[in-house]
Amino acid sequence: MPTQRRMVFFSRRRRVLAATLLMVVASSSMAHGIKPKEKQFPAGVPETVQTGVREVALQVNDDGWQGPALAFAQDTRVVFVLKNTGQEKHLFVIGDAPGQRDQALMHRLMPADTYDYPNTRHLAPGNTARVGWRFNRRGTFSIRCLLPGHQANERGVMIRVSGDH
Ligand SMILES: [Cu+2]
Repeated sequence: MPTQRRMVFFSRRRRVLAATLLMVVASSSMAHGIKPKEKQFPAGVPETVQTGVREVALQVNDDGWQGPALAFAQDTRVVFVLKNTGQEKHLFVIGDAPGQRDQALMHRLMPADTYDYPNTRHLAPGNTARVGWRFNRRGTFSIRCLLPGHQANERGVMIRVSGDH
């Protein structure tokens, strides 16, 4: 097998493994009704303290997440105030590129799954949600809708986190 093909094969297997691990974590925490402790995600950590924190309003419609790119200094805390103004269901996912690929694959494998992870929110038409977040890592991230059929067709919002603000 040529090296390149083998690498593609292994990276697919790794993604399936990652999706399986995410499912196991999700189902075990739901089964025990426990709140997960603060956990590092690629784009930062979910933030439960939402008072006195900058609010960032974001709307999703049937073309995807709307608005210009966002920039934050490292360790900025925000609350994303989300609203679905479209006619269809949409999904909020915040992550880096590999994390978004894993999450996208999971939704393709389980199109009926509506479980919300700490970095995701399902939004029915007209619905709103608040997601607290702390950007404790520098890098380039994005907010995207990763529902099956929406992944390639909808725009996302890019986020840059740097230390020089
Ligand atoms: Cu969508």
